[in-house]
Amino acid sequence: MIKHIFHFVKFLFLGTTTILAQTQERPNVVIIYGDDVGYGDVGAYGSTMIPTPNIDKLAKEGIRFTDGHCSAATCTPSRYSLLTGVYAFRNNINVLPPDAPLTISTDAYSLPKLFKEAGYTTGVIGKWHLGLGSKNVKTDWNGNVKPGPLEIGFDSSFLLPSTNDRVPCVFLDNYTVLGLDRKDPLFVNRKLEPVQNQKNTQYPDGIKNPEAMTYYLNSGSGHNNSVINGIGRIGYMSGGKSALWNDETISDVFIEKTKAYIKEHKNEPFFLYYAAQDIHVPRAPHPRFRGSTELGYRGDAMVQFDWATGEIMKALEENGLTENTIVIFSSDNGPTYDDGYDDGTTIDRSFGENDRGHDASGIYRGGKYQIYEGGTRVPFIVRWPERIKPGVSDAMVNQIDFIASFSELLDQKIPDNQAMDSQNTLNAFLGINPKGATYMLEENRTQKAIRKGDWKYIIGAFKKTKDTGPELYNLKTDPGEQNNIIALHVDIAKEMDAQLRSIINK
Ligand code: NG6
Ligand code: CA
Repeated sequence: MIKHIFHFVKFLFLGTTTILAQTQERPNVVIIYGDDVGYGDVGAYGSTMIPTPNIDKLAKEGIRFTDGHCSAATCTPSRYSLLTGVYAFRNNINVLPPDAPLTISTDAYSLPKLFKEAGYTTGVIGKWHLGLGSKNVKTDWNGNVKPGPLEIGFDSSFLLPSTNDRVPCVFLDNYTVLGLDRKDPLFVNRKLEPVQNQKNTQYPDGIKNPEAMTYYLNSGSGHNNSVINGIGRIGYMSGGKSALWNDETISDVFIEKTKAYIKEHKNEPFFLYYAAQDIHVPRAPHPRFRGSTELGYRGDAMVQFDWATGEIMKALEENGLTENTIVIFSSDNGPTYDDGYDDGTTIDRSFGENDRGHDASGIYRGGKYQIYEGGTRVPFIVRWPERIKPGVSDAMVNQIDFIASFSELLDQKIPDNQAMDSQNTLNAFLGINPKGATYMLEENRTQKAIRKGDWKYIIGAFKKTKDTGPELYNLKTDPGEQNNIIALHVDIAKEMDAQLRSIINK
């Protein structure tokens, strides 16, 4: 076995503890990233209607953060910040359409680049949604699809290119579409335009042929373009029939790939970013998970994601890697129920926001898309038996801080002007510092908030709603953000406003 030894020589000056001053093998790092998984969707975080034994076990063996955040309340922005350490608003990053080019500059520093420089092999398996191809040329899905993850620091990639509700509904294996038949070329477009080359496979247009949507009816606008596998999608595609994924086995495919990846790289330090499509719409858990909750597709998709988490842990164990692997479990944004398909989720507003008795954001207000805590406060677990004592931490931690924290752990220098919003909170991730970041930003498309200790200050208006002015909450006394107490604490609001604006204008 090849040994990868390096030196941790780190001292903590503030406390009495010396973290480590010894020779140690570099830990593998695996991020298990859920899609639209809310704070309250996990048993360890209070869910009673969805069994998640594997994630709960992870929580018991690691640190369960109660104030852990993704950077933004939607997918692309959070993933962008996780990988670059830069707030999405700085580069106007929003949820991407199906045929969007790569959003991360190939020159930018990134989390996978950091690991590569530290001698790791790096891989991504799962949902990408950060765009593929260059800005000036339309991406040719029949050739080499690039630039993409391999240009921003990953050594290998196996992707669901956009989201499971967007075209193209195929897997991208490094640069090429898996299983593509050259005689049935694949075209992808946002609108029904001359992408069709007539001789290739044509799919029903859900707008003209709603009867083709047999798996789900769309519950609102936007999910009724190309109908693939009986499900209307966002965007149009033609061709690529032999390469189509089966929605019910996406998770199985990702797990097979992951097992192979772990086995292949067990003798070298690796960084694996595993990004599940669960529990994003259209939720289509494998039939073996159907009925495992009383919450229909959404709950059952969560059970499938829990199963996948267990499979990853099993694979680590089978390869003797559990002790010295850092496993991070989290999500890209808060929960949503009906996000465009009639899949049985219902919101009972008379009883708070919940789906048939299940409150996916727990005690927190709002969810996906929203600036309230439910939008970004997500399950956040870090497990590393070799270094971390299991427990619960109330430290304020954020995925955007992974870059600065791992650069500290692995003694890597972040180039000047890169990862500018990432703060080193390593000691919080290791369970040594109980407070975490001294401040943190939260963002959605049109609003921003700053958190400092128990205080939260929000500016901007939600989408097209009227700007009702800034809001100030004390999360200690009011975790559900029900009472805007800005009038009572003008000075605190003023100070936080100034800090927020200076960060925005940095
Ligand atoms: C929205 C979609 C929603 C979902 C979201 C992205 C409509 C009406 N809504 O535009 O269904 O796809 O984008 O989700 O089309 S995310 O988790 O990838 O950010
Ligand atoms: Ca998401």
